[in-house]
Amino acid sequence: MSILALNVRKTSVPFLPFINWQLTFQRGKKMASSKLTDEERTTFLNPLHDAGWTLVSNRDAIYKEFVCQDFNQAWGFMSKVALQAEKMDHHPEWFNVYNKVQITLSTHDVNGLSQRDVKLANFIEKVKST
Ligand code: HBI
Repeated sequence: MSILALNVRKTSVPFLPFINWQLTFQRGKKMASSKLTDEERTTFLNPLHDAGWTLVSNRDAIYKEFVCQDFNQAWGFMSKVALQAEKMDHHPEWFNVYNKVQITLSTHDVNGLSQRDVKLANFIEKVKST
């Protein structure tokens, strides 16, 4: 290895933490979300409605009750959803008793439904069917 290569390596090392921080920050940065448009509602909410999600009456949110075999299954289901929710930085409002999990999705930051709710609802459907 040449002296030049060594020098380049040595001098670039102190910058690595900064570059890593920048990459982490960019990757971890939350994408701006906005309320679903009328067109998006038709496209994305209709299939979810067919899957059993309903609009909440007094606010812009969707709701579905999931019934599992027992508490163990319900907790496993919730764990998978929780890990995804953390990844997305988007969290469900939910209530569990024994084998039942009631889930409400809405985006608090925009005070209504956004693509994040559509994405999380579709993930939940996928998890429940496996
Ligand atoms: N979860 N459902 C939901 N809606 C949000 O707007 C939201 C969230 N989890 C974290 C989050 N926003 C953060 O961006 C902060 O607003 C706490």
